[in-house]
Amino acid sequence: MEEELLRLKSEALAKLASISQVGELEDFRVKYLGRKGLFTGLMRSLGTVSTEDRPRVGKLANDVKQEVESEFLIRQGSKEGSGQALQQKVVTDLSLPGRALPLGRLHPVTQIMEEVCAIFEGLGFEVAEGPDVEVDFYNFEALNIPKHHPARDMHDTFYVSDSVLLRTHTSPMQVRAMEKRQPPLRMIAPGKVYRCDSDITHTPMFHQVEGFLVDRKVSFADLKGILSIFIARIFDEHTSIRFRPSYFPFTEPSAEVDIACVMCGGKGCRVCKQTGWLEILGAGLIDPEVFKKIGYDPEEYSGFAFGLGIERIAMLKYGINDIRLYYENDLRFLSQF
Ligand code: 2NL
Repeated sequence: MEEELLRLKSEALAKLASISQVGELEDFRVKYLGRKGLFTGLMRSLGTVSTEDRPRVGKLANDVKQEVESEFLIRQGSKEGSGQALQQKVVTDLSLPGRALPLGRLHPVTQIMEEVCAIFEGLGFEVAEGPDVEVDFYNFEALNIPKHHPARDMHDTFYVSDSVLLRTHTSPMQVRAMEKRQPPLRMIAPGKVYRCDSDITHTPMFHQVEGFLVDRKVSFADLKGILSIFIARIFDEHTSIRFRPSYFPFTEPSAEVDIACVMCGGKGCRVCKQTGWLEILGAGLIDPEVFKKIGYDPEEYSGFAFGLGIERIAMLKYGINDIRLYYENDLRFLSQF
């Protein structure tokens, strides 16, 4: 039996070495290694070997079969790699054009955010950064909104604890920047803000860009100049604008800025509620109380600040009528921008 095993092994290895066609490999496998092959046959007859010799012969049989098998696999691998015997295999046509990769794109909110930042950066503004989780001082106190002030109710704040919260506007980043540095400063603060409010026109998270400029002798005229340039660039240079008196605790005087309705051009329609105007941002001269909290002398410095909602700007620019579309991740919506 042992002799027969060794003879079969050299026969099989010699045969394997002489194979030159892919088809012959399969014949070899069936003849030697298959279920009804020669090795299997020999192993079946292990029962005729004496109990004493059986472990030794059994191990030899296994070793021999394994050696032939691994030699077979090596031959099979090299046949697949070699050219001549492979006529029946599919050949790669190198002249075919490549498949286009599916390309993603930036979310419309990100696109507008980048556009707004690029305009202000072009006007010399730096970009501020800061945490989404804030403390009461930077989000409210420093902005002249003390505890129990009615303006706090309007912010629908998500509280983490008594004094820790999710920022309700991007102003805290600007307060931190002013506290750390000295005027002259001009900065914008883009980012996510959070308010506990959710319906057709509100999502609990949305995006704002705020900006400010502080220097000696800054006036409301400077504010009007910068915002006029911004609106001309983000919408269209012929867009009419108006400044309407308003109130914010952190600016005095304060204004809301409207543009002529992008839908009807100012004639009056459903979108502008027949007024011909659309509000797009809030602004004003920074309140002296805010300067005192930060440690700037309000007699020496003055400044302006403004804030705008990105989702709203994108809705007006693209004619989007439901804010929830931004956050449903529907590719039929997202791939239009
Ligand atoms: C709006 C109005 C505004 C500001 C934001 C501001 C920031 C500092 C100091 C003073 Cl650090 N003011 N920000 C000022 C006026 C209006 O936002 O309607 N935003 C969507």
